[in-house]
Amino acid sequence: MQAVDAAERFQHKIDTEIKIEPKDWMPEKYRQTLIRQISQHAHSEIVGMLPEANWISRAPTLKRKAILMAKVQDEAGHGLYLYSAAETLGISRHEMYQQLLSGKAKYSSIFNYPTLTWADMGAIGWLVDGAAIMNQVPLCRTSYGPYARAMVRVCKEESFHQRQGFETLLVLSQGTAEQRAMCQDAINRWWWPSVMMFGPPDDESPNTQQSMQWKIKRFTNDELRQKFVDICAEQVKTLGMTLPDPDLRWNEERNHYDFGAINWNEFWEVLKGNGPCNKQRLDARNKAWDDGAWVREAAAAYAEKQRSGQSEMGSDMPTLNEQKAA
Ligand code: BYC
Repeated sequence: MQAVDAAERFQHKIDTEIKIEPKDWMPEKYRQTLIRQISQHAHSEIVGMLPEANWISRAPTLKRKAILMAKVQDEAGHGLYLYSAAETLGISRHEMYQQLLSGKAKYSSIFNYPTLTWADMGAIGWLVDGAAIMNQVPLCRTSYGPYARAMVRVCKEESFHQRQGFETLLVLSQGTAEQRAMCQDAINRWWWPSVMMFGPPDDESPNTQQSMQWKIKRFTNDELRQKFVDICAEQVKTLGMTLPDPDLRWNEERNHYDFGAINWNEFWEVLKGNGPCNKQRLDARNKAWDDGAWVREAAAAYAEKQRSGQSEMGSDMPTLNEQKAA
């Protein structure tokens, strides 16, 4: 009886747009869905640093280098807010991170593609961050309070990322024939993987219906994908470039762009670990974890010293600070 009351109160909060907070009662499946989505999102930010970090040392100017470094640092920050938001649901960051390192947890398919030229930094900013914003702005209104609040800052930063990407491509699009070709080539390679980022079509998305009822998701995968295509189909004209889709055309009746068939086979293969860079990405994250072992050990030893120093406060033993001062 009590559980029914709690479930009704929970659903009432959802229906009346009251945020669910960490100590509130929630269905176990709601908690698990959020842990899955938020941790996957955090992992995506952390893995997403790799393809861009690849270009920090080769950015064409000091200004471009500084901007790219700031962007990659932002992604690390996003990962940290998101791991913290997921921790409020009762899972530790360590456990989530081990799920990433072991290959058990998913992260966004998009980061399993290589970054071959400088123009890829522009295409990632415009298309990948553009798709991310489309998906993440509605998450600022998601029903779980800590996730929604984390997303506000994430979206502000993603917005800057998207603009810097577009501007990078705009400069290339006004450059030499070689630069224009590089720009078009990057758009060609990043377009379809970006369209796939929104997830499987609605009729093959096992989680969408329940997540919409719980207002974790505010739009379906296909709704967001369509909005993204509509916007990009217009923006690409400013670049004087094209999207690699011969079936892309405005549909008066639907008031939307029609677009060609998506290669879902490629998407599922990437999710299974068979994308061009899956192995490289996980190897890089595992190496960083192993190489960072001494930092974790040093931090733990320092924390232990502090703890034992404090526990001896009031005894005749000097505290850690007193020892340092001596
Ligand atoms: N890649 O039932 P569905 C970023 C999985 S990074 C991999 O529709 P859901 C950024 C899905 O997890 C972008 N897996 O699921 C960072 C599910 O598998 P499980 C990351 C995908 O959760 C740095 C299965 O397919 N953004 O922003 O209702 C630089 C069935 O899917 C993908 C987020 O994570 C994919 N693309 O909807 C720049 C946003 N798509 O777990 C940018 C938050 C689907 O059942 N997440 N799958 O085994 C979401 O909004 C939702 O989780 C999704 C999927 C729309 C992605």
